[in-house]
Amino acid sequence: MTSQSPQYFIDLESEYGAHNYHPLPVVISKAAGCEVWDVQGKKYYDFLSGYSAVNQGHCHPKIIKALIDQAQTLTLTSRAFYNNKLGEYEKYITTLLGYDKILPMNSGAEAVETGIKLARRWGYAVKGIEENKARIVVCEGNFHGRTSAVISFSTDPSSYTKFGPYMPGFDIIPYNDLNALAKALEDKNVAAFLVEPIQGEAGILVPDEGFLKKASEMCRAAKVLLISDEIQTGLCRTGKMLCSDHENVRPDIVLLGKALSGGVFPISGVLSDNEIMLTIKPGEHGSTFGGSPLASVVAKTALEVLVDEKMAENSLTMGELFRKEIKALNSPLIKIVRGKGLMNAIVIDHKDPEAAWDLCGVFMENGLLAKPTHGDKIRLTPPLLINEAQLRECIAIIAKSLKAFAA
Ligand code: IF1
Repeated sequence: MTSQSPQYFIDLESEYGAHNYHPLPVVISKAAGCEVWDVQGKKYYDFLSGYSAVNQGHCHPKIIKALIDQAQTLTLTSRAFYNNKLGEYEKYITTLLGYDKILPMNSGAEAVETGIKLARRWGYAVKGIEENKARIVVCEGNFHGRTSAVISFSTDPSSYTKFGPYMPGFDIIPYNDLNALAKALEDKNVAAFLVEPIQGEAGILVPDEGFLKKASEMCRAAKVLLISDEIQTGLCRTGKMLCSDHENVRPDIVLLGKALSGGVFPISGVLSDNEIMLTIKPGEHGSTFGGSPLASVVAKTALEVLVDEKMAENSLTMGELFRKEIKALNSPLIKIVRGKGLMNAIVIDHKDPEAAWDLCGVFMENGLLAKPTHGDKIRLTPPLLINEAQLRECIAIIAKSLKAFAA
């Protein structure tokens, strides 16, 4: 077996790596913009975008240049010392997004953990909740990451089963249900409502218009913090810088990750105002790598690219075009087309539960990579720099694949 055979790489991962994923059988060795190439040189459009981490497109030249320049100068100081890049990044992102402060972390799950700790601390220090009584309201079908605390309030058995015991302090309500929220907020010990403005893992579930707006008003009235998990929906994915911008909602705490690095390495962050952020004092929270000069430079550049290249606007217009054209295919295989901006999904109508997986295999054959979620849903989330000609080519691939699959 030659070293260039896809099977060689697949076997290596199977033999030496943990079996916590079930990838499509494609081995990628190169990427640029919205395209990737496999080890045999075949080209594909990427409709997963590293789970929305590469919103700016693969290997964006400006981000990669910033990465290389900074890597040759200074990568890590730890937060035990100051560095000459963190402050400039903090100033840039807080000005851009309109918050007093940012707390830099690495993975998305760490941002969620930080948001939870921050809300609890605020609950005790400012709201006056009795110690260890703080509660956080979350939604059914949520996905906020894989840590022990975060899976404690997951409703997806594949996320939480046999990973207990679970952390207490969370109340689960149905998504998109303001009555359930009103009821949950009656408890004076509630510190925060943690929500995805669109549920990603649940299959791109878009709530009713006005849900987030009304939820934010209800939280304010109950002196409860609104924590918006924008790790997947944020940074132009849905056609606005933040998904909450669609309803002019300003969450008390915003969680960012994924595209904050343009897909280069894990960079996350938590945005909030002084009244909340300054309840955590020196030595009470942190991380070795968070806020490193390398991460600061990469994140600042990744944000500049989103702004300079008008990726929110492109996501909005390309997203509308995409949903319109996919609906116009009138494919009997598609039950639902839904989403916002370039965060979209189709729900497959087929008696075979493997149909979505098999259809993704046909997409792959035809040069487009996408992955099913929860059996019958396929997420369609290309990088945000995709242009109309490319998008129309992708729609043609999808149309051709649906036809072939139906036959
Ligand atoms: C996996 C989905 C995407 C997230 C939200 C926090 C995190 C995520 C809203 C944690 C992570 C992931 C991780 C990936 C699958 C994936 C995902 F399928 F679950 F829905 F993106 F589409 N909040 N999302 O979506 O961020 O710690 O991973 O950096 O396999 O776990 P992380």
